[in-house]
This record gives sequence, structure tokens and C-alpha cells, in this order.
Amino acid sequence: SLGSDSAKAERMFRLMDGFLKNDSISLQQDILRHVEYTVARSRFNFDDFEAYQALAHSVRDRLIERSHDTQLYFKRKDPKRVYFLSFEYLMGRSLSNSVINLGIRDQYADALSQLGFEFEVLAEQEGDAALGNGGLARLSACQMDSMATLDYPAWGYGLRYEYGLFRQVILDGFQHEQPDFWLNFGNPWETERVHVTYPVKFYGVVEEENLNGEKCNVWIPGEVVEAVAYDNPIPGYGTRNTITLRLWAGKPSDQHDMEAYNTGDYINAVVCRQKAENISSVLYPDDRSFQGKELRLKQQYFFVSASIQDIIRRFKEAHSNFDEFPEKVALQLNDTHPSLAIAEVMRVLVDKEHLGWNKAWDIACKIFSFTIHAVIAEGLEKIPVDLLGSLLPRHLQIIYEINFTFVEELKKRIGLDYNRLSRMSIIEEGAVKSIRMANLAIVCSHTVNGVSKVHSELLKAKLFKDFYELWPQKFQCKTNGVTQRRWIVVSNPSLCALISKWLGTEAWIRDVDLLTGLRAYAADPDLQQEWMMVKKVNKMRLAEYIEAMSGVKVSLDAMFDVQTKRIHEYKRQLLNILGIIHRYDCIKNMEKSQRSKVVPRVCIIGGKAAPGYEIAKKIIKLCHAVAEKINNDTDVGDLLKLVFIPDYNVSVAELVIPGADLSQHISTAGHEASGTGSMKFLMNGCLLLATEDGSTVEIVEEIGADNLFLFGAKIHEVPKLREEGSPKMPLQCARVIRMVRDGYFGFKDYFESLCDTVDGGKDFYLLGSDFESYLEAQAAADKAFADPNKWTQMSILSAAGSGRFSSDRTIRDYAEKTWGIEPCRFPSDG
Ligand code: OX2
Repeated sequence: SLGSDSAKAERMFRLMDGFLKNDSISLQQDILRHVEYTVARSRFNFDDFEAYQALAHSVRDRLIERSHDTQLYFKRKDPKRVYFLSFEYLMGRSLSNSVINLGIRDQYADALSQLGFEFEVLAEQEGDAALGNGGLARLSACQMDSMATLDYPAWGYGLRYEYGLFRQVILDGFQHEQPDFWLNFGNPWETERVHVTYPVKFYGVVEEENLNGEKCNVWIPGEVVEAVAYDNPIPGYGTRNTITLRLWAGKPSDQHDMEAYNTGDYINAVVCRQKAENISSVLYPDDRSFQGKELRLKQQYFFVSASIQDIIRRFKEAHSNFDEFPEKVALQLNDTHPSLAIAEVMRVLVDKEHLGWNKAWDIACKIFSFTIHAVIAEGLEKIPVDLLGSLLPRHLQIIYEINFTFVEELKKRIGLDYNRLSRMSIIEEGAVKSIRMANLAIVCSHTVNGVSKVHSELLKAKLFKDFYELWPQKFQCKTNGVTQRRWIVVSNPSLCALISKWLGTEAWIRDVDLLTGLRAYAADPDLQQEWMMVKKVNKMRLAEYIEAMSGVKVSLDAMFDVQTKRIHEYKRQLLNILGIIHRYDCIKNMEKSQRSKVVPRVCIIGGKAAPGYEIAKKIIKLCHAVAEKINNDTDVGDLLKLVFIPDYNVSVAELVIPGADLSQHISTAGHEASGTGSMKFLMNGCLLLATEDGSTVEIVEEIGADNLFLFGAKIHEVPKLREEGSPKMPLQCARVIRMVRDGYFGFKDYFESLCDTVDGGKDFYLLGSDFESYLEAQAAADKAFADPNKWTQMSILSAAGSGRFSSDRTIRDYAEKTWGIEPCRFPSDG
């Protein structure tokens, strides 16, 4: 009865009254308790790693309290929730971010020092959670931080890969991949929810059954795998709200294996069960090419199916009528990877909830929104029909049905324009008949978002022109953003303190538009002085790291010029390297007396190449070969250094970005959907050298063209330049390519095919035609750097104008314009 329940609750409360305390003694006690009872070490004898583990567990306890409060509050208020479905998340480390968002970093630092440990040192013990490839995956992580901070009732869903993105090891200048078995030492942040499991079906056949006189499809699977939930708390900053990133792992299902046991082959049956775990075992390391692999499709469906079951279960806890579903649920598809969710929702609503096709479709069309990150048609995901049909027979039927209805509608709207009909069809007829996942996502979603203005316009004018003409209102733009909590507060504490001091408030950490307040002091000599000091401190940190990683000593007076991102031909790391060779060549051929005028540079390149991407791997090797030559040339000394930073990941980025003076974002115009690295550099007062591509165009709008170094062909000029081809190759570019071809840096034969991409007649990415203008931009950067006050002013204005590129702005935009959700903030007085 109610009476005894409340008595029980009261007793429970008395046994454990209140929450964990955050004073220094309580924190010390908690840490030691975890050393003793969680890590199972003696509290008189434990090392840094064990201290980190105990520390992490004590932070997790606090996160759990908040996430319980948040979930209970959401349950009570029952707001519309957004479910963010993403195949990839690049969370990086959690410790510093968590204690900062919880507002107890200083208390922890103090508690640890009383125990004889340093917070920073322990934070370094944590490995990265690298469950993603690049920009798209880090964007998901930034957006989770913003959803939590802005109090949105949100959930993230994804896959708990056991092997994250490979570790890049460089041997002899060549990239090698090593598996990232990141869970080796346990993961103190996650909680396994043994009771939150769902069966996920694969293969088998679909049978028609008669249900109360109505025909009904029943899918008899050939394999069932259990999905188990692992919850990762995402704390908001300046709020008690802590939301959840729920990641699914595969485990063997009990139901289905009974048959195998009965056949008598017990050992084989047990070994087979083990296979279930393989589904979530490894992240695909290509961020752009889709090979129609069965395991990948399995992963996609696995995470989609478990997530949809979880979402529907939560909905049904509070509601019995699916008419209310669109008022309570928004489903966000992060690129096409989770778009099987559309077919899955239809399957559940039609086959299991028996809503009828039209009603189910009506609901589906109200809940899905889709963000696309690709720029070119070749980047769009396609799934061979045969593959889908064998793995998910019912879903293939459903997709055909969706397509049939869509094409019939379309015929009514546009007539029998067969070319257009076949372009827009969800099914691609060709050598390999396949499903166009983007078309499926567009047909069902109420909103299709691009990730920058330029990208959104390209979608309308090119990639999805046909769809735009049909449904102009669907197409919107949500320019990407990054979280200032991670990219200033966590990674650049000195800059954080400086900004707060000059603005007289820390409010910018939640309201980043306040950074514009710095504009007023951009020319103030005192601020400039302090600003330079901060940069110096960060450069020092970076220089130490460089020396430790590569043995190269770099001068702090040199301009630190950074290009760190995935290695891709379109991102043109090769243009950067050719520019460096040119610079080297100029210095070598210069009169000695002229050398004092050269602005010294430390060129820093970092990034991973997809394991099967030959040309990208050659670019990495070329970088090392050129570095070897330059760095060992005592004649050039500190005037020029080139270093490759291996294994670039989130935590390395946190070190590199604050220490950069200049950063390069030099993709061939029209190829980078947005680019988010640039935003992180901008926030850290790093000047950009960039093409007018992706989000750079909007950065220019914010900070003005005078405060960065722009160059290169514009988007509309690219097609024509491509037609013209090599005649555009300037002498300077031909000369540096020749040096590579002639074996000046060794490995002559190996670099041949790489050189061909530039002077072999095609130069698809326009290195040749952009080369001169690139060198001019570089010269302008040198000139500006030679005037420290001017440079510092530009740097301050860059950071001051970075507010628009906070993921807080992006997420608020999504919430208001796409998802239709409102903040649901746990009241601060409990
Ligand atoms: C990346 C885009 O290449 C990049 O421009 C963008 O900033 C990022 O997504 C976040 O929107 N896979 N990764 C991307 O696109 C695809 C496809």
C-alpha cells in the first residue's frame, strides 16, 4: 500500500540522506574508498593510473546522482524528447570535461593535492573514447554537450565498439594501423544496464499470417542477437541536468540457441554464441567510402533496432495511443547511417502495433529529421538490394512499398519524366541494384538540414535539386558549431581565465555570444600583452610534446602553422607540403643576408589516413620524407621545421589547437561540407589561412576578410578550372613537383603516383591552379606575423567573433526549428 511504500522510502532516505558532498575531505574520502573497494588496491599503495580510476569512479558517482534526478524529472514532466541517432561519437576523454561541467574541478584539484597527486597528471592517464572517424563524430559529441547544457530532454544513441578508431603508428614515415582495444583497462564512465536488453533479428523469411481476418506480415528470423545498453552520462554545464548517451553492445541471445543445444553439438553452439559479440566489435575506419559490407549493415540495423525498441518502450510507459507519438518523439538521423530507422519504425508500427500502413507512414513522416554531411553524390551511402534482402527481408519489402507509393505520388506531381523519376527513386537500377539511403531519408523526413550555408545551397542546387524542387520547405541549414566548454574551458584554461577576467564574467561559457565583448579591447596593449603570454604558454606545452614525440626542437618565436584533420586529397595536405617544399627551396636559394627577413615557421601536420586509402598514405610518407630533409638541414635551422604529429585524436587536438598561431583549412572549394576544426582554432585565437569553402564563408562574415588569409578558386570557378586542366600549372608548382619526382626526398618511385595526381593531366583538386594564390596568402600571413601587435589584434578579433560557431547556437536552432522541443531543466532548489 501507499503507506508502507512511503515508510520504506523514508527509511531509505534516512539511511542515505542527501547527496554526495563536494568539500575537500569528502572528496578525498570518496577517492580513497574507490581505491580500496573499486580498484581493489591498498590505499597506502597505488599508482597514478589507479588513482585516476578511483578519481573517475568518484566523479561517476556524482554524475549518476544527477542523471537519476534528470531522468526522474523528465519522466514526471513528460516533455517531447529528441533522440539523436548517430553511428559515431568522438568523445575523447571524460574526466576534465565532467568535473568542469559539474563545477567541482578546483575542489577535486585541491583534494588530490592533499593526497599528494596532481589533477593534470591523473587526467593524462585517461585514454580517448574514439568511437568515430572525424568531423561528423566529433560534431555528435559537441552537440551532446550542448543538449545537456541547454537542458534539452535528449538522448544520444550509438554503438559501443570494442575497437575504436585505429591507432596510427608511424614507422619509417609510413602509417601503420594498430587496433584500439580501448576497453582493456575498463571504462569507469559507463554503466552496463543488464536489464535493458532487446532482441535484434537478422536473416530468415517473412510469412503472411491471418490476424483476425486481416493479413499481417510476420518475420521469422534466422538469427537473433541481444543488444545490451551501456549508459554514458553527459553532464551539462551550469545546470544539474545530465543526459545519457546510450551505446549498444551485442551479446548472445538465450532464446534462439536452444535449438542448437538440442542438436547435441554443445561446444559449437557455445562458440557460435560468441559471434554475437562481433557485431559491435569494430568501427569502420573509412569516413567516406561505402563498400556494401554485410557487417556494417548489420551494425547499422543492430543499433537502430535496439534504439527504436527502447524509444517505443519509453513512450508506451506513459502513453497508449500512437497518435501522440509525434508530440512526444523527435528522431534525428545523423547522416544516412541510421536511416534504416525509417523502415524499422514502419515495421514496428505496421507489423507489431497494427496501425495500418497509411497511419504509420503519417507518424513516421512527422518524427524524422535528417542532417546530411556529404557534398558529392559519390559520398552517398548505397546498399545492395541483395544484401539488404537477405539480412533484413521485411525491411526490403517495406522500402519497396515506401518507394512504390512515393513514385506513384511523384508521377502525379511531375508526370512521366522517367529520367527524373529514376533519379529520385529510392531504388537505384544499375549493375548492382541498390537502395539509396539518402533518398529514403529525404522522402520520410520533415526536414533535411545541411551543415553550413554553402553546403545547404549546394544540396538544393546540385545533390538534391530534384527533391528541393518537389519539397522546397524541407530544406534548411543548421551551420555546425563546436562546444566552447571542451574547446576553450577544458583545453585552454589560461585563455579561459583571461577571457573571464576581461569580460568580468564567466557567463560566456553558457552564452558564448558574450565573447563579442572582447572586440572593445582588441587594441588594448594590456590585453594584447596578456593574450600573447597565454599563447606563449600554450606554444610551450605544444613544443614539449613535439620534442617528446619526434625529437625535433622547435623555436617558440617561430609561427606555429598547423593543419590537423583526416588526410584526404580534397583537404589538400599535399598543397601544404608542396608549399613547404617551395619555402625550403626559397630559403636555400636566398642570399644569406636576406635570411634575417624570413619569418621562422614550425609547420605541423597531423591526421589519419583510412587504411585502404593509398594516396592519403603516400601524403603522410611525403610529409615525413620532406621533414627528414628539412629538419636535418642545419643551414636552414630554426627558419623552417616540419613535424608530423602521430595519432591525432581528440586529446591531442586539445593540446595542439591552443598552441597554434595559424591553421590551414584549404580544401578545394565546394568539397568541405562545413569543417569544424576551423571553429576550434578560431575560438583559441588562431588565425586561419583558408579557402572560401564550407563554414569558412560564414567565419568571414563574422570576423571580416581582413582578419584571416583567404585564397584560391571560388566554388563557382571550380568546374571551369577543371576543364582547363594542367595549363594552369604555374612554374613554381611544377618545380616543387619535379623535386619530388627527381628523388630529392628519396622514395622516387613510390611518390610517382602521388605526383601524377597533380601534374598527370587532371589535377582534380586544383593544386596547380590554386598554388600561386596559396603562396600569396602565406606571404600575407608572414607579413602580419612580423607585426606582433597587429597579429594579436587579429587573434583577439578571431576569438571574439567565434560565438556564432558554438554548438549551443546550432542545437538551439535544431530544437526550435527542427525538433520542436523545449528545455526541461531540473529545478536548482531540488
Ligand atoms: C564531415 C564533413 O566532411 C565535414 O565537412 C563536416 O564538418 C563534418 O562532417 C560535420 O558536419 N562524413 N564526415 C563528414 O561528412 C561525412 C559524409
